[in-house]
Amino acid sequence: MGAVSLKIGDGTARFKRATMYSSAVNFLMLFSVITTNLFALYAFTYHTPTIHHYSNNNSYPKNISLISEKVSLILREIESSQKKLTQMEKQLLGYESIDLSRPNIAIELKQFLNHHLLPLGKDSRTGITEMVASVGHSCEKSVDLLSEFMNYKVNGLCPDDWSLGQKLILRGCEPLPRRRCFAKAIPKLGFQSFPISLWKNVSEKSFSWSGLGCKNLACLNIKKLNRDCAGCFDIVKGYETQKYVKGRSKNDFLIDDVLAMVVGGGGIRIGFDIGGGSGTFAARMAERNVTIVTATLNVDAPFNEFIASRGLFPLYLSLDHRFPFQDNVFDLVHAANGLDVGGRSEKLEFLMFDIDRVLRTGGLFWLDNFYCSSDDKKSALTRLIERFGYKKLKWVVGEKVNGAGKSEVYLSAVLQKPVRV
Ligand SMILES: *[C@@H]1O[C@H](CO)[C@@H](O)[C@H](O)[C@H]1NC(C)=O
Ligand SMILES: *[C@@H]1O[C@H](CO)[C@@H](O)[C@H](O)[C@H]1NC(C)=O
Ligand SMILES: *[C@@H]1O[C@H](CO)[C@@H](O)[C@H](O)[C@H]1NC(C)=O
Ligand SMILES: CC(=O)N[C@H]1CO[C@H](CO)[C@@H](O)[C@@H]1O
Repeated sequence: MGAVSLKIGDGTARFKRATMYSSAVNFLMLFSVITTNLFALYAFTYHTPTIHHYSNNNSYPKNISLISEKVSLILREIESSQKKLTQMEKQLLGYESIDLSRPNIAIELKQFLNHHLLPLGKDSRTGITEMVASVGHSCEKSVDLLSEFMNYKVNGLCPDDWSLGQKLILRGCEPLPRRRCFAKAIPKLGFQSFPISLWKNVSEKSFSWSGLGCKNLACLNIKKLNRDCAGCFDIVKGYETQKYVKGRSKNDFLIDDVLAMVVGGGGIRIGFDIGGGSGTFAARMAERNVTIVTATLNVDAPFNEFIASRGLFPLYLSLDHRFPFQDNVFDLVHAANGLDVGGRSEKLEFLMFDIDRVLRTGGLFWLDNFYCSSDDKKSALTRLIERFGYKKLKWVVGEKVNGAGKSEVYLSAVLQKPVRV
């Protein structure tokens, strides 16, 4: 459940920052509009009487040049403030390209980002003449961390710093630059063949624990890592072994019931799980010959390595990143509280449109036990979903009592993507 829930921690901070930036930008916009209007007001209230004044004594036609001179002065002033505004906006949003002339920029970062001319000149098919390496525009905001990340010995061992990379990703610095060093190798002990591997413990030494609070699975299992992973690393005896095959509440749909909802058209063969915890959804689907890619970061736990150790496909990607899949490819998208991307409604909209994009017509979007912290949140999500025109194959709003004895509202739904023309 990394990708998503990790958002609950650091992601919230990022969201707050983003909100702050956007209010600053809004304020600047407002400021610009007000100044422009004030200038206009000034031009009319101050200069209009002047015109009348001069028109009273016949020098008005000559003095019009004076007025137009003042007007053009004002226009120049407006233009230059608008330029300044654009500049400030760029800086706030971090769109300015990374300034490689700054002191303390790692040499490797320059090497990576410098444009390289194509060896054979212009490519006739694409028309490009140089290769441009990509790095997230928001990296500019964390350029010191980025430089630290790019500070290593070329051809040597990388520092054991995957968590530094993830910290950058959580700050919106995605994609990260490539590096020319060897990542720390971790011997994989106790791996089993597939499909036995789906439900077998492997040695804890197979995971990287650097930068994590917990140093073993037992520690992870007593921690509520996020809403979709409480004890989710216990795949031998824990609740994980019942998930999707035995429901605890009417909000828990069973995989076989959902798979039976699509008949014909090949049924459900491939799918995408957003923030899929330790990979149990993908494991249950694998048992039914459905291939699932599980998107997750490693927030507070080695989710990616754990999923991979089960013989499943982890995708190390934050939810702020456009999904690296072509349109209309998946038969199913499964998401739980990973969808909880913070307060700004546009953020969830962008995500929902991306989910819709990768889902094929007739494919299913399974919203699994999404926690609605307020009635507003529930209605906002409901309205958003309804705008997409999905067919509601299942729609359950249920209540659960949490550990503190308070009742919480959850939404589970299976929705079918409609034919759009
Ligand atoms: C027109 O009026 C202005 C303001 O009173 C004065 O300064 C200016 O000399 C006048 N021009 C003529 C041609 O009378
Ligand atoms: C598997 O790992 C869990 C910790 O996640 C541990 O509690 C359990 O005893 C292990 N089971 C086996 C069979 O090794
Ligand atoms: C999955 O595929 C294998 C091999 O094709 C087959 O033997 C098995 O019955 C399939 N399982 C299910 C649940 O369809
Ligand atoms: C040609 C003419 O009359 N120009 C006058 C315009 O008004 C200024 C004062 O604002 C005078 O100085 C100019 O002589």
